[in-house]
Amino acid sequence: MREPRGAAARTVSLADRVRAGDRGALARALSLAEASLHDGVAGTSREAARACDELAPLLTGVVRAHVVGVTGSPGAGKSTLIGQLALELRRRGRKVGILAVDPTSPFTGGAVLGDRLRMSLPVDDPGIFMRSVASRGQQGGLALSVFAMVRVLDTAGMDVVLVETVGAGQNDVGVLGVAHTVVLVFNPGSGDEVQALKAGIVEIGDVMVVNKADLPGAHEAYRAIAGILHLSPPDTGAWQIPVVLVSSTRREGLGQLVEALESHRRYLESAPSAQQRRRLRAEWELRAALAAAVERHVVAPARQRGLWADLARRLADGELSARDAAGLLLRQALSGQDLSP
Ligand SMILES: Nc1nc2c(ncn2[C@@H]2O[C@H](COP(=O)(O)OP(=O)(O)OP(=O)(O)O)[C@@H](O)[C@H]2O)c(=O)[nH]1
Ligand SMILES: [Mg+2]
Repeated sequence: MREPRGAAARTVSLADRVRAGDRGALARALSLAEASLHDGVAGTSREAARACDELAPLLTGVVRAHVVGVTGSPGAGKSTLIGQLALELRRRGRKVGILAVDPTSPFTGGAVLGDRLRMSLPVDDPGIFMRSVASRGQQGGLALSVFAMVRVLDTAGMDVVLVETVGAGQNDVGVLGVAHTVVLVFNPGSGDEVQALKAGIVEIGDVMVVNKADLPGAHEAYRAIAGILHLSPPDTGAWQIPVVLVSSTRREGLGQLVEALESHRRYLESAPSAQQRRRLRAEWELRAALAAAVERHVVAPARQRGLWADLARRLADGELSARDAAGLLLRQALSGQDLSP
């Protein structure tokens, strides 16, 4: 019997095309990774099932690329820094993938242009692939999407994947779980350092960058941060957090930043805690997958049936506890029956 038309073309899988450096395939895989983990494609339609099958081979395996999370307050210069860092990495022959998690953008399409411009990326360099991820209105699935998109970029052969995220809120902490190395970007003169210390967010940074070194106040901020970090003598064998002074607009300090990142990567590979770290990242990914599954299999069906709104109202009126409501939702989802009272 003759093969149905189109079957031959489909024998080259999406994963193979991504591996071979096909940028169209990479763009499609990233879209699938972004969408399939949310409501849309995760449905039961045949098209959705095929999309998930296509994506599946891209979602397992050990990530080989160095995943660098870049975080910091709004306007600290993260996008500008990432653009310049990407160009510096390109000069050193590395292939770079960029994911910009934009908390405000309602449309991925809109954000792409804005971020591309802010990052001053060349349009014709096959060694750079940049993608915006709109996060507004997404719950649970965002971190999982980012993990999946990182895996896709890794499959495409990127040596480094840079992930930009605004350093506030649960979403970002979840997203940062994907990173091997977290860069915290400070905006000098904004009191960022003090705030970050108070909020304890310095604890998430592996490398500190004081950006806008060309502006007044940068050197003071640098000294303040370095002073605080290096107050106590380091544990032997522990990572010594470097503080790097950078001017993204003048392209100064980028070489030192690349060296700090590579040095952290080497530390991770050699430290006795390397395996533990890998397991921690796996736990983040698992949590992200679980959060997305709860959203999809518990929250979404309950919303559809009006149960969600009903429980929220009863909770607000003091008729039941959140714990009881959650228990009820879970039991219902697991039994597949309508157990609502
Ligand atoms: N003087 C100076 N300005 C900079 C530098 N880096 C970034 N900027 C400026 O700072 C502003 C914010 O830069 P972005 O790169 O958009 O900052 P961001 O942290 O990505 O901002 P959000 O994504 O909106 O949180 C822009 O006007 C940049 O031109 C720098 O090194 N020196
Ligand atoms: Mg930005």
